[in-house]
Amino acid sequence: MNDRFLILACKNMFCAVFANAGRETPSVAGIINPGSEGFQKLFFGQEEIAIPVHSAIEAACAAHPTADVFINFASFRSAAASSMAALKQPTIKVVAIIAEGVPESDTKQLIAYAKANNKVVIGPATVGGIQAGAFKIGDTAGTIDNIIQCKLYRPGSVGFVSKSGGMSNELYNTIARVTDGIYEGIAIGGDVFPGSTLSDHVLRFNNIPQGKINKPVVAWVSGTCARLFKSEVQFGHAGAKSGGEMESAQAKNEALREAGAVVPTSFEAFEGAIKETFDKLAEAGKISPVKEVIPPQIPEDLNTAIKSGKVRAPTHIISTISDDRGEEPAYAGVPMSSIVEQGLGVGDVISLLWFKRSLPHYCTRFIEICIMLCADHGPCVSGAHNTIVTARAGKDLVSSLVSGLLTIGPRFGGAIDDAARYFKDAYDRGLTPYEFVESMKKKGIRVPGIGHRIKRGDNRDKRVELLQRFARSNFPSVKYMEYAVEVETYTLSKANNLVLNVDGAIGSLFLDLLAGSGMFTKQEIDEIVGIGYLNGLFVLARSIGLIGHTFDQKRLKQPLYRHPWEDVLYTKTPLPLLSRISSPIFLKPDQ
Ligand code: Q5B
Repeated sequence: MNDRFLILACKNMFCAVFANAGRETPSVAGIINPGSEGFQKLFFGQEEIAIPVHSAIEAACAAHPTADVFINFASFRSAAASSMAALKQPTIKVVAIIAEGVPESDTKQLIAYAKANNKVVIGPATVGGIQAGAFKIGDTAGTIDNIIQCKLYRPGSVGFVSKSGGMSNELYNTIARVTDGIYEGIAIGGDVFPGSTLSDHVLRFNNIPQGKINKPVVAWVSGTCARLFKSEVQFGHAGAKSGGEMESAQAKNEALREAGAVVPTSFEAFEGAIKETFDKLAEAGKISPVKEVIPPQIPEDLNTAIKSGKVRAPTHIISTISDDRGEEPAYAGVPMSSIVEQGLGVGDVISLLWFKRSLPHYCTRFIEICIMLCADHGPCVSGAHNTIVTARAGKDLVSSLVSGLLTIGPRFGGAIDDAARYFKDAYDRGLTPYEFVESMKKKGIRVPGIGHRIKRGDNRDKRVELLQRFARSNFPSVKYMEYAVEVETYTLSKANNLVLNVDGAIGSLFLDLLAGSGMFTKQEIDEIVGIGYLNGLFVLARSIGLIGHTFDQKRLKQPLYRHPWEDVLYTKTPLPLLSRISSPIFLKPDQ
């Protein structure tokens, strides 16, 4: 077996597979949980790690091409189909099926496919297996206490294979008592048709480099008591029948003895036979019993144990963008010094912290241009006005800044994400500008990214022109932006103020950046647009201006702001009447 797994989790269940004693990296590459994606937090030794969760087997295998063992925890209803899907992945070499009750016809198909394609199936109905000190599959060996008791935290010299999970645990204990312990143990599963057989694994053990068998085999077939019963006996497993004479435990033990295995006279003598065989091999120098190591301690009082590093405690936060624990902080894995030495800028830092990757220079430059162009737009816009009023009320920098930032939203500055969403949807669905704008009108939604309070068709927004010019000369494609321009041409034919505004320009051009840079998958683009990253550009940029306005007011020692009475319409007229005033009814003079 290799040491990287993919696990198919069944609902409400996850089985951690760390029997870690000396590993530096986890054995689990990823988890497949149909219908959900993200990360699963798990303990690895003392610390928690985030294991990726994939919604499909194919995606998981593509993401982890070095993982070649697939552990299937799916129920008996879906274990066969998912195991077959896993076997069909070129990267998967071993599939372990935990479920009991998989239809025999399905199992036969899995076995045939595995054989034809030189792959291995362990199970179905297996409790799993263990490579001592490296990893375990499923529930094999039980609790941490039992693992330590059975010395499974480090490899010994004995290979073990059994049909039964219960007998496996029994024998792990026995072997630990009389030898230097298990090297690898496998339960092949109790079904009539196991994916791999006892002899498959014995032969495989023979090829493990740490000592070859022509290694002696010590074997025992339980069930010799069956003869005491008058009828056929089945011992627990579907595959443990003792029917005719040839199938009796006695006959199997005899056959093993004849084939050269060490077979005791009873189960009680099994331990002695194992001990004797092991001692002989050690005396003959054919194996060197492993040096004992101190196993990890069982957790005690939490605080003391945490201090002494004996137990682990779950974290409450998961973070993937930065780390300040090393010698120097790192953004998305890139150390500060490297950022400074390479002469990177704010655009690069944003690409690392927001998009978790280093974007090409033209992209980071575009981000920086957006920030520069949106840093301020004078004292009269909503955000600056609020900041100025707050600063003049004597409030501190953060309050004044936040007061301005809180105005950013669907009408003011915060239309970039919606512009990107609507333009992307309309373009991807092949809507003409006419169809798009009119469908928005029908829904009563103003087109985000279109319209401005002071900019007009004959007084365009210079910022929009600058962004478009940069993108046309640097972006591989500007298809979304050109679509937005076509939309603008149509809206301008309706009213002169319905220009493509700075939010619409950034929204459409960011779609072009994401799609054209080749740095994002389709799924990632959908996620960025869905989550809404892009208003962040305006928030970040305008913070610069709002901070400036705060300082400006304080420097000028401006007094408390009070809005002039003259600028307010004071009326006691109820609102319904107001609407009548705005639409007066004129009577003809002769009426
Ligand atoms: N009409 C921006 O409206 C504004 C329409 C529309 C279809 C539209 C409006 C709007 C979408 C949101 C958006 C970002 C509220 C703007 C920014 C940053 C800034 C700010 C600065 C900076 C302006 C007149 C007639 C009405 C409306 C129709 C208007 N917009 N139809 N789609 N998008 N845009 N926001 O001038 O028939 O008479 O009822 O919501 O993109 O915030 O500098 O100031 O850097 O700080 O008040 O640049 O366009 O127009 O409300 O009088 O409407 O046009 O339905 O038609 P206005 P209204 P009708 S950039």
